Amino acid sequence: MDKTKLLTDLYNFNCFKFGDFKLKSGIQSPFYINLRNLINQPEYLKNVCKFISPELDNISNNFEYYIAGLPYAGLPYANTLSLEKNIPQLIIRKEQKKHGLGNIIDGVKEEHLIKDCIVNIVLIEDIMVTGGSILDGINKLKQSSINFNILKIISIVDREQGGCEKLKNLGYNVVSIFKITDIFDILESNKNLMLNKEIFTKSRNFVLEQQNQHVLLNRNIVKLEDRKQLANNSIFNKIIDIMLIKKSNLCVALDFDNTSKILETIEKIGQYVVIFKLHIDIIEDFSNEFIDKLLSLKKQYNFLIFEDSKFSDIGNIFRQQFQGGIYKIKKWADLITIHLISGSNMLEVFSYNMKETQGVLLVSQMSSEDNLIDKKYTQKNIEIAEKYKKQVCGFISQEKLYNNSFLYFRPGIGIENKKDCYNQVYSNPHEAIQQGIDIIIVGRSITQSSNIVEETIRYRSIGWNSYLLKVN
Ligand code: 5BU
Repeated sequence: MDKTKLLTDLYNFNCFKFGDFKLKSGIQSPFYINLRNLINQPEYLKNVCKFISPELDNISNNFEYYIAGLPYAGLPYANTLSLEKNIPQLIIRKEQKKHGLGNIIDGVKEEHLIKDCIVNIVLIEDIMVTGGSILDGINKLKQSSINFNILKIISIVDREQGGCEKLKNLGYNVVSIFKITDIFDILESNKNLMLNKEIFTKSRNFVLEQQNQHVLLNRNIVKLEDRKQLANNSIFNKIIDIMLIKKSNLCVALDFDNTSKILETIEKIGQYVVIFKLHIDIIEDFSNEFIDKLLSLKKQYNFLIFEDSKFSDIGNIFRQQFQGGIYKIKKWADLITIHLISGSNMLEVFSYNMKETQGVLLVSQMSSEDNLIDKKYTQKNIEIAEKYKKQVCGFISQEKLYNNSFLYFRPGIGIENKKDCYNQVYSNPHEAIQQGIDIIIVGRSITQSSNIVEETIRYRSIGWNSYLLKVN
């Protein structure tokens, strides 16, 4: 079977449509690919699999591996190939089962579930757009107890909108069977189809536009020293200065309930850390002397203090929480967090009450598994940040959300990539930095380790090396 014949069959079967289509991301596209209907045409499905097959044949025999289709569209291909080639299949569920064994991954053999056994996996995706579904699938694997290794990611059609590059940049081995521009070439040159040239020009332009956008958003990687020119406030530059001096992008969350533990830990690791994050209201022996000592350590070790209260009330209450009560946060915190759920009123209040050297981080995405923040809310945060850019120096987010004039802080960081018992999801520091994060916030992975100093040095070096890798 040759490519032209297969693609022509698929075209005649309405798998490639031209017009005006809304994509999952919300953008309008002049073409749409629908391979889902192939499940009622087993012959076509098998023919597509014939093109995937060599990508499995070239995997070394030394690897025993599973094949997994991303749900749902990737499943029929994984299924067909599993049966044809006798490769075991596993299923990455869209949602964790709420009953029975509560699995999120089905099909792994008992003998592969033991500790230290590596489960090799080839992932199959039908259409690659941003790579988001693949990353979702990989996150599900991370949530399981399986010790896995992704051997290869196969996408049947690559829309060439940055998904493959993104995954390659994260270190995955990605191949695509058909690239969208090759499909356009083949269909356009097929005289029998008598397709209008204009639809191809429009579609190719769309692909180019999307590629440019992707480059702008993800590849617009600027060195920290150059980002200083983009600063809207002094705290932005102060953070970058400390990062560059200490060669560190590490913020440590000191979630202890007693002040001596906090001060002791700062003494031990202060030299490696850019920012120490506190939850002042979990401390049981708070005193003004504690703040004095904290500020003196700040001078000695050159770090910033971040109070993570996540203020979320009306402006009037925020004003009192920020400067009053027993904590008098305004006196000592360089950074605070705000949830914009009540609108921008707190930023307005902050702008009148802040010191010149203070800044806000907006909580625009969260690390807990079932948090309620959606894309629209995050987008609104970006708009408000732009309006209050003198006050907002960055975002608490899971990825780079916007441009280089803000800093992106990600909590939920752990080399082991697991979950805690309250649905906190961890991600690897290297992965976070590659996704555009500037500062990794590490809590218990450091503070509960048996050797806090060694662990701090480890996170600092992974974080900083990943940054260097990204910019060089
Ligand atoms: P951990 O021990 O690394 O899980 O601590 C993470 C810290 O980051 C903790 O202080 C949280 O309050 C904070 N955090 C978070 O974990 N997830 C979020 O989405 C936000 C903050 Br916002």
